[in-house]
This record gives sequence, structure tokens and C-alpha cells, in this order.
Amino acid sequence: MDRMTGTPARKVLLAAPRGYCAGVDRAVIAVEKALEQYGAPVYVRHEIVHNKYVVKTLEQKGAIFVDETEEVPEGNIVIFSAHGVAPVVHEEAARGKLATIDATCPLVTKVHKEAIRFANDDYDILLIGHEGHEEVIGTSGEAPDHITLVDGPEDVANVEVRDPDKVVWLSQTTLSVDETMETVDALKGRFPNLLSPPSDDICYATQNRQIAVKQMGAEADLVIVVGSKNSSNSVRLVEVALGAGARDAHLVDYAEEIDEAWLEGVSTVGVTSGASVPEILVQGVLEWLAQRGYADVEVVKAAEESITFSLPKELRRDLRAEAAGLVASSEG
Ligand code: 0CH
Ligand code: SF4
Repeated sequence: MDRMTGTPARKVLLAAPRGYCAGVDRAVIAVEKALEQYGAPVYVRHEIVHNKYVVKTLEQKGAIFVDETEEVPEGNIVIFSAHGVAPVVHEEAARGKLATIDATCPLVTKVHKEAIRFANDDYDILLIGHEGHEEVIGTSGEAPDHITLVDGPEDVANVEVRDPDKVVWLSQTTLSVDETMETVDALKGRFPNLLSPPSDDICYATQNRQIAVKQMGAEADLVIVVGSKNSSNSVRLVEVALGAGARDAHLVDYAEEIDEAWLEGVSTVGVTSGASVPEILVQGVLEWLAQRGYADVEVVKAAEESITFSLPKELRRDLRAEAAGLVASSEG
């Protein structure tokens, strides 16, 4: 309570970690470096990460985003997004005589490799994930004859397998941890000998952002998640906040999308952001809130993150070659 005005004290709980994960950082830098190295335009298949601001900013620098590999004119460079692609996409690129830079997150590649290994051992693979999501399309494409998509607990009853004793589950990297465990429990009810992935498929960044939002959820009257509508991990943060007890939670791309009416009767606002969201957008939200009396910011720290990934190998090779004076950069 503010002693001067008698109004409830207003504060912000700011989640840590939030925003860019190592895979997103690497993918965005890959596009920037490719533009510097080869010059514009550089083609990118699918949004490099699911964030409007990132896509718009890279477009301004000369990136051209396409839905299909066939849209890239022959002989150009195409970058594959952080979400990964099916092998058939590499084949399309080869047919179009395209040079490729694969910005698939190494943690997505790890799931692809698991899928290949279990398919080679002739397992039925139950891939938990959201139908139509780019990552699920890419992973499924590694072994389409062995993979069945399971889109949440309510989908479990529909699953059919060849041998109930030779089944493994894998998952999309950006799911809700709790909902995935519900799906796994339901699957185990049907297939008691169901095998689990050798290590977590839901990545460290997805897990940490959910843990942080859970810690603030119970105390927050309102949680604002910065992220785009097509960002799976960002959408999950809204659900996790509500599940953790937040009275209200919304996803916004920009501070300007916040509705003043959401603040009615709100003393504590939780703020976080998805793994594809640049920090500048969070700072915009904090400024917007400060202008409305929510200037007191307390960090809710759930984990330390120090993981980084090296740039895609094709890019490292060309950057090394340029440093050695073997290839020309865009400046000649
Ligand atoms: O959360 P999703 O998978 O929709 O993707 P994003 O918002 O681009 O975040 C980065 C994750 C990339 C692949 O794991
Ligand atoms: Fe990689 Fe996880 Fe980031 Fe996806 S969310 S890009 S799997 S670190």
C-alpha cells in the first residue's frame, strides 16, 4: 500500500531467464552474418524464428523470407530456420542448385537424430507436438513411415501402433512440460512398455522460461508475455502463467498492444518473453508500465543460462575462408 495515496503498491515481477535462447541467437546472427558475408538478398525459408519484429528487422537488412524452397531463384543462398527441416527440403535445395545454411537449432537436430535412430531400430515413434508446426513437420519428415503425431492428451485414444511393446515417445522442443507429461502418462496407460527419449526433448530454454513464469504466476494479477502469436513457446508461457494462478495473462508483440483495461485493479504485473523475442521489446513493455505507475521492478530468477552454440558450419567455413583471404566478402 502506498502510504501517501492509499492505493495498493504497484510492482513488476520480471522473469529471468526470458527472451533469446542459444538456438535463436545463433539463427538470427547467422542471417545477419550471411547478409554481411554474401550481400543482400539472402533467402530464408520460413520465418528464421517466430517473431514479427525479428523478421521485419532482417527484411529491412535485405533478407527475403519464403514459404517454399522452390521460391528461391536458382543459384542463390537459402537459410533454413531454427525450427529445422525435413530431408526432402535439402533435396529440393540441391535440385534448385541452392547453397544452403542450416540454422536448425542443435537441440532440434538432436531430436531428428533420435527419430532416425529409433526408426532404424524399427520402433513406432509417437511424436508429441502441435499439428502443422514447422518443427513437427521437419522431425516427422526424417522417418514419416515410423512417426505418428500425438497432439496432446486428448489425441492419445486415437493412436495406433504395430507392436505395443516397441514404441517410443519423442517431442517438439517447445511444449508445455506439464501438458507433455500428461500426454506421456496417458500414452503409458495404453502402452505400459513405452520407451522415453534418452534425454529431454523439451529444451533447457523452454523449461527454464516456464519455471520462471510459474514462480511469478501465483503472485501476479496480470502476466504479460512478449512474443508472437505463432511462437509455440511464447503461447505456452501464457498458459503456464494462468495454470500457476495468475488472474489474467496476455501475449503481445509490442507494448502498444497492451490494453489499459487489463491494468484495472492490478497491483502486480508479471513480465516475461518467449525464446524468440529480443530484449528491446521487453524494455518497451517495462517503460510502458513505468509510465503507468509500475516502475518498481523485481527480478524473479529461476535459472542461470550460459549455453551458446557456434554458427552453422557452412557459414563458419566461409567466414574462415574470408579471414584467410580465400573468398571475397560482399564488399569485394
Ligand atoms: O516456439 P516455436 O517453436 O514456435 O518457435 P520460436 O518462437 O521461433 O522460438 C524458437 C524455437 C525454435 C525451434 O526450437
Ligand atoms: Fe533451441 Fe530450445 Fe531455442 Fe528451440 S527454444 S531454438 S530448441 S534452445
